[in-house]
Amino acid sequence: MHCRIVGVPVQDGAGRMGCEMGPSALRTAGLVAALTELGHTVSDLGTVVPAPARRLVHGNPALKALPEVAAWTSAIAEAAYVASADGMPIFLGGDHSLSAGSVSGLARRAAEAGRPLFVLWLDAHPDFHTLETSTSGNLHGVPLAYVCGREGFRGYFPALHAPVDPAHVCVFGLRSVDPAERQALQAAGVRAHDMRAIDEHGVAPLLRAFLEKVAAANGLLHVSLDVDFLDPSIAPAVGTTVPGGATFREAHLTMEMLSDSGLVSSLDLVELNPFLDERGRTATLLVDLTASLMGRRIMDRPTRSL
Ligand code: 6HN
Ligand code: MN
Ligand code: MN
Repeated sequence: MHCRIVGVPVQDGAGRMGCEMGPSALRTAGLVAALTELGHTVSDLGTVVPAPARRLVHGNPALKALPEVAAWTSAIAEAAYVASADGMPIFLGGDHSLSAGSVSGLARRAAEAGRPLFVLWLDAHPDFHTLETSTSGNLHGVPLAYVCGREGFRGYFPALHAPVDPAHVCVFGLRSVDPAERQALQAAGVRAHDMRAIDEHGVAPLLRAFLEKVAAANGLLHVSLDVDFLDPSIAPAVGTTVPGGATFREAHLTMEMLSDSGLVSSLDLVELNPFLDERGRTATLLVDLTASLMGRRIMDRPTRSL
């Protein structure tokens, strides 16, 4: 595989500063070496620079940094479209507003290729607010709604070339869903597996069912990994920790199954806030999870049923 690293130091979408250091921390933790050791070639495309922000006024007074996030979104979407011409783009965030850009650029690419884009959203939160329903005003809470073409972004965020079909989205690891999001997820038909579903069934059957859908549709699969998918005890470096997240093995199994599927075509690593980390352990864990996704395994074969 040819991996194309794209640094996206956006932090305007998060409630606290620090995500701007995420790309540096991931590079420092050895991402490129980990990929190279697995036999992949890597080119680092450098750092996205936001477009100039223009004045935007919105009726929701809670919204923070709307002009800045909108400006980042158009620059990231363009970078994602270019980076996905060949190889596998890996976007180093940056807060999760990054994915408004990465997914919209990838969806444009997929539409041109005539293939459906599927999205696996690994997160404690669904990030399914619109500009109207956000109460915190933090725009890392809206990217999935935007890329799915929900109403209310027109005139603020860039127009979408191709929205993602909500039926092609799987949100995995949920444990903090705002009332407006819960309703909208159900109405849109997004597949949403909360931590309770993972407790009851385990990662494997839930993920396998989704991967079978992607394969049957000859889809491309984008994975968006928010640090807060992981339990805070193993991944403290995120501003929005929620107890009861994916364990070390649940997270690795997710990555290993994705690797075995051969379906993943792009990846976001988002919400890492190195200012909150403990001696780089969260950045190191993200690199190890990426390595599992890209083919590192314990034994030299995929896991089989007994
Ligand atoms: N993230 N639903 C909450 C909000 O502020 O709208 C949390 C959003 C978290 C966003 O984790 O990427
Ligand atoms: Mn998120
Ligand atoms: Mn989250």
